Amino acid sequence: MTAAEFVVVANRLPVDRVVAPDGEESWRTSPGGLVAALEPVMKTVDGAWVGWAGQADLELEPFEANGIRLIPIALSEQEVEEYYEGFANDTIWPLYHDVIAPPQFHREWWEAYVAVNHRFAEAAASAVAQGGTVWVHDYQLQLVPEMVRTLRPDVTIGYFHHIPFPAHGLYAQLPWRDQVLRGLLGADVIGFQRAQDATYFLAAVRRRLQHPVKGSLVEVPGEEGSRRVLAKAFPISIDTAPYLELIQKPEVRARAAEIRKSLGDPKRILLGVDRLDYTKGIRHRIKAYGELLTEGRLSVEDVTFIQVASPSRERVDAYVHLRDEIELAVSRINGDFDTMVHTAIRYLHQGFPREEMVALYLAADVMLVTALRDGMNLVAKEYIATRADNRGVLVLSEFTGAADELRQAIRVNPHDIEGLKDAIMTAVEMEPAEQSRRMRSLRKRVLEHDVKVWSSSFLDALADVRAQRS
Ligand code: GDG
Repeated sequence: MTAAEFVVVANRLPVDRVVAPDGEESWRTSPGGLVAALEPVMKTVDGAWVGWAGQADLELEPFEANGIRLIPIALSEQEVEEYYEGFANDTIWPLYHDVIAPPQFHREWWEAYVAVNHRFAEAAASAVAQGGTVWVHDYQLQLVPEMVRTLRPDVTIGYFHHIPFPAHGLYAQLPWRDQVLRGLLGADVIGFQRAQDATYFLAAVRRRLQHPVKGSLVEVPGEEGSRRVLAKAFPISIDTAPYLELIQKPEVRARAAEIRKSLGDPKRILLGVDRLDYTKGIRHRIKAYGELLTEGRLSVEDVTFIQVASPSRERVDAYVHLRDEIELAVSRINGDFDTMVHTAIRYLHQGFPREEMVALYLAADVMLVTALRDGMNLVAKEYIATRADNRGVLVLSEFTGAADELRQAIRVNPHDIEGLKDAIMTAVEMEPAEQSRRMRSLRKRVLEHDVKVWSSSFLDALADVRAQRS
């Protein structure tokens, strides 16, 4: 196989394995924004993507799917448990999301994380062309930048961190805090969602490693003089095109109307769409809504709340408990308030095709994004993209990256249940003129700053580094 100029390294390959009823296997491109953002780049230069196919013990040769060259990384069942479900999703994820759930620290998990990061780094180092570029993604692979640099000092390396980076007081808990910082500093450019994440990272570098930091630049000492690393915010966004297309389709619009009708034609539909995750503030949202019904400020005749909670990380204990808690809360509220015609909460623990998600966005008068901590939150941006008539209200937690950009949303602190209740009431009662004033400005922001703007600004920063070097 020829070497690739541009190599993406992410935990998952951008394809899902589909097995037809006759047993025939094929690969379908997953609909994520990252693939959409990088597809044009991957097609213009000679690109490759290193990642796991999502199934344990699957050894696959490199292959091509929809014009992208894919390099699969095999993970054993034990590595899935220790590296992925363990260290990535039960150590780093809770620690970096402000310890909403207690992070578990296990030395075997760390060892698996190091070993698997090595495997990804080696695959990337052997795939990339002389003087090429490697772009590493996210918290599962924080050690890969330094590992690739050791193997291939000739390449330019970028890293993008999709989740928050914690304040130093929390980060300092990590037993392997210095190793992780060194791993990340192997990159030339380190991208974060918010300015605050970059600030926290730079503070950790200064305090733990004592490297000089000037503005967004870190001087990393090395044997052949020091190297400069840029760490700053590159807020991610969505590929707006498929949303703008779907909202024009008569069948999607008809489906939105059908959803409203099937709920007994409520005056207002409230919507939440999240992976079932403790960072998303689903419990807080349900609690606030339940109290509004109890106090008679809302009634099920007028309002229905649809909560899509797509199944996620179902083998991690914290997620099993969370599901139980949410389902208990939902059934209590429905038991107390449902009528034969109206339901208080239509709870869906299911994943849906994008067409159905867009129909839900179109049907929703109020979108509730109440995350306790979230790197960005793309759902907020997707909702905005679908509101071409400038109607609808976004209630948005200040603890999301999106809150830095979406200033015309109704801002909430989800821990403040009274404040959240008032925000829901403001959204439910908002006059059309006010909705439209806010939504117009929100749409301008999202449509002008889409995922292509994000990827090109990151890649431009990497290209600058490369130009300075040659
Ligand atoms: C991480 C960071 C950051 C959800 N359920 C269904 C479905 N989804 C789609 C949404 C959205 C995506 O999944 C979720 O993205 P978010 O940004 O909201 O949240 P995370 O999954 O936690 O993503 C986050 C992001 O990375 C990108 O950097 O913004 O902060 O945590 O696109 O629409 N899509 C379909 N069916 C579902 O049931 N089709």
